[in-house]
Amino acid sequence: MNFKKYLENKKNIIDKALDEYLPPEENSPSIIHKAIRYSVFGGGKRIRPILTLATAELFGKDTESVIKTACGIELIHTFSLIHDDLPSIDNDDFRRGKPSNHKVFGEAIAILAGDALLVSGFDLITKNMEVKEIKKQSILKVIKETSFYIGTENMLGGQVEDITLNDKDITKADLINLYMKKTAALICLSIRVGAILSGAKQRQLKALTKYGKNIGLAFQIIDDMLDVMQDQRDAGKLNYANKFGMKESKNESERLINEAKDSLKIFNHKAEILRNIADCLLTRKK
Ligand code: GRG
Repeated sequence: MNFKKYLENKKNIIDKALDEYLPPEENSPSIIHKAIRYSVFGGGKRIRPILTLATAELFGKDTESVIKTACGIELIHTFSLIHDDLPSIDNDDFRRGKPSNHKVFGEAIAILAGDALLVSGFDLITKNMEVKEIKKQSILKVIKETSFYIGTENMLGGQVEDITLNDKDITKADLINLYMKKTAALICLSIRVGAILSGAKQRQLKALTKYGKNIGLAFQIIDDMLDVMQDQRDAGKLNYANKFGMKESKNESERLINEAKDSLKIFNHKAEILRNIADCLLTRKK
């Protein structure tokens, strides 16, 4: 199977699983289930759950063994996007070219849809317990990891810095640190959970964490470049490409992707899919 087909296939599996796990729109109270489904099926690329599945495959595990956790991470990601767009945070009227959740359902329902997705994300991670060969201890570790990687020292903290730091005074190191928390943490988590559930050894987990942090950082810098190219910059928003230029952003993202791939050496050819994912981030158009 070629790599493009691989990604399509994984995305379809994830979409189908999410549809099965989420309550149907008609379930009462219908408005919240509509709002949840509006954003979960709003055109996301599913990069985080694909990374979880691909990491499990690296250890010879099948999709079934980690799909609930992979989807749980995607729900948490969707929660973060809905809250990120709120008027009190980034105040974005559009997400993925469509009206953002609060523009369609109102602010109160958007907040609650985000809350519901955060809770459902953890619920799905816990349900990974239903897979017989997965050790209960590793599920507990994944719950602990998730709380840490999305908490105040990581994703949430990065978002706080994003809305409080002053663009004028910020250094490159500050911005990298912020991106590490706001974006790279969740991407890194999606890889770590696949490894933990698959029984990775410490040395392997360390290598995958380095890979995750580097592709996560590159992902945000590339996101900033796409915003500049598509002229979607928000004047008040921190943006690496805007601040340090397109050339420097291109060089830095390429350097990070190379470093990410280097850290996979210990897995030899088995990590080919993860290397391909890293490469395709550099050429993504959305
Ligand atoms: C964890 C309690 C708690 C709060 C979260 C709102 C918030 C605090 C964090 C937001 C973080 C955020 C939105 C980071 C941006 C990351 C980013 C580049 C998102 C876009 O990811 P894609 O391109 O999205 O993978 P798609 O559309 O493909 O799903």
